[in-house]
Amino acid sequence: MSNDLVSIAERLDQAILTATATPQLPKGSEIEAATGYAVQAHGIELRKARGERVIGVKMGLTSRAKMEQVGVDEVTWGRLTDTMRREEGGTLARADFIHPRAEPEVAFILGRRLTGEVSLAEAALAVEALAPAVEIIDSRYENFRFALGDVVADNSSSAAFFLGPRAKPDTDIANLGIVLSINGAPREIGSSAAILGHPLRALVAAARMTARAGHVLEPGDIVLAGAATAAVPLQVGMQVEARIQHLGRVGFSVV
Ligand code: OOG
Ligand code: MG
Repeated sequence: MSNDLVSIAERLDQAILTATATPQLPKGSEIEAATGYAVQAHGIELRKARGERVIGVKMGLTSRAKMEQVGVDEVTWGRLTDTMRREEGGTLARADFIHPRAEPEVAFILGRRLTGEVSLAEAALAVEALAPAVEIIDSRYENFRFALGDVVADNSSSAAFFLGPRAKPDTDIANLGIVLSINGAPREIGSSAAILGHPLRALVAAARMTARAGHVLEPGDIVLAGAATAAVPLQVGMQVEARIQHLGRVGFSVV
């Protein structure tokens, strides 16, 4: 990888470590998605060198609501590491982030390896459990603005996540009501059907897209399907809860 790309990965990594936004990549030098994935992989190597472990992946921009909120209309993915996982029912320290937003997600926990071109049926068989989740996205770019390659390089904005209690893998998730509440009042409402028509398609896409980068989904991995609603900017004092019909709830407070 060129020195320029290594330095983008390092700049994004520093933005994470210091919770300080970094400027957009200069106009005219936007990077392609494929290049973005190489930068993302390098950024993850920097984190692994600090002892972090990859425990799954997040899919991004799998719904219209999300694509419209950020102005990028292609599905992306990023890696989840163990230090990004937060205690369900616990707290999120606002100061650890730049401009964090919360979004409700369906999570898959895999019971077997899943990689490459797989059918919906194969993907369903690989699911050991489902869970409601909240992803914290925190673009490392100023004003949360980016093009496709930039957001891919930035690990698809992923910053942290909360996973709720496990639900049975055979729950029908085609069209589940999803509510994101702030301080007890519903703020965003959606349906799991908004996620590529069926959230299982996000898992199929995860197997295919990660394989292209030489990444394999392993048993025990967590896969976030992507949000069905827009994300909500977080402020200190907020009590955040995601409720997904038949899957349950997961919440935390912002301190
Ligand atoms: C990009 C990440 C999108 C989702 O669930 O669609 C994402 C962003 O919105 O900054 O995580
Ligand atoms: Mg997300």
